[in-house]
Amino acid sequence: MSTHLSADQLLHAYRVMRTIRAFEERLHVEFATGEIPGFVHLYAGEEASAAGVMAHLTDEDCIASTHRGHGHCIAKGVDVHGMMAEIYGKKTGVCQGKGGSMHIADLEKGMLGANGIVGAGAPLAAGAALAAKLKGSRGVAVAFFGDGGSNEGAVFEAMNLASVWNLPCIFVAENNGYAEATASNWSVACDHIADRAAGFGMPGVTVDGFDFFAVHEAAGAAIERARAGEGPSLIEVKLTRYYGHFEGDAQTYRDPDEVKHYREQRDCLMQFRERTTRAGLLDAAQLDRIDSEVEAQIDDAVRCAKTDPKPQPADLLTDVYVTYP
Ligand SMILES: Cc1ncc(C[n+]2csc(CCOP(=O)(O)OP(=O)(O)O)c2C)c(N)n1
Ligand SMILES: [Mg+2]
Repeated sequence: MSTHLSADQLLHAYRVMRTIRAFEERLHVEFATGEIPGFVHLYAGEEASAAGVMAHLTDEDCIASTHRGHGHCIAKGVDVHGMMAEIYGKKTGVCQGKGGSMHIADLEKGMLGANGIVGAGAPLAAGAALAAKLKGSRGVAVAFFGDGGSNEGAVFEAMNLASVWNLPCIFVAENNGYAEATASNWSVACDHIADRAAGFGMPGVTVDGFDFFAVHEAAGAAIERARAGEGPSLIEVKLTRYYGHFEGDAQTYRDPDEVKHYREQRDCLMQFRERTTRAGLLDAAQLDRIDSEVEAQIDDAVRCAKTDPKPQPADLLTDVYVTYP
């Protein structure tokens, strides 16, 4: 366990994971009421990946996310009220209600965007990494994609260019075992997605995505390497999603006991709490306090999102095109 983390850093990591969990579990309930427009893909179960990677990044570093992007946004520091409003399609949303769940972006936080196109974040991250390298900023870029995304040509091309140009880019394959209804042990032609790194001349490692500390350590090594000018890396994070592919997915392709097992035996929040309190690094009371603060924050975000104004017809053509001076 990375015991070099301070109590404040540990509490922050727990708050990030708890916020993602509470945000997603509440969306699961609210989506069922029919009030939320569009598609919603929940990240619950995968929290340790976002928290473990983002713990090493600042607002100067960029990430490119996926269709399952809420957790990445929260861990990158995007405002939770603004995200909730965005998902409800409200004017107060981080993209003024024009993006919705799958297009949340916040460039000031280095969040280049969730993305409805599988694998499309990887070239964006490579581009951001190239910009950081040319500016000499020591910034890095992280591309998140799934096991399904790992089969996309755009990901291979981005990995190849990142190596050829020695870019400060980290590729994070979140292997949750499925791409929609297709199991990754059928669709991915190798045992470990991390093994694909060798084909692009970069290091690759597989980590337990239920273990915040394992992700944190692997991400720390890859990000340090990138900042030192030593080029890109691939991290495969093995985890599971607690809900369907999208809200409304009947999940007939999956044994219901599968999720029960992960929730009861492997859950990242449960493990984090057990390990940090057993080692005397944190008190249970501190974690309980975070739980209730987060619940109140999410309640308030939903309450505001429901009553906030919608964009008006006059807003239709604003923030759509970029104008250059
Ligand atoms: C290029 C492209 N192909 C197919 C789709 C349809 N699609 C949306 S999500 C998804 C599955 C992605 O699976 P994975 O990358 O493992 O991510 P996960 O949903 O498991 O987080 C597919 C096939 C798409 N959006 N874009
Ligand atoms: Mg997947």
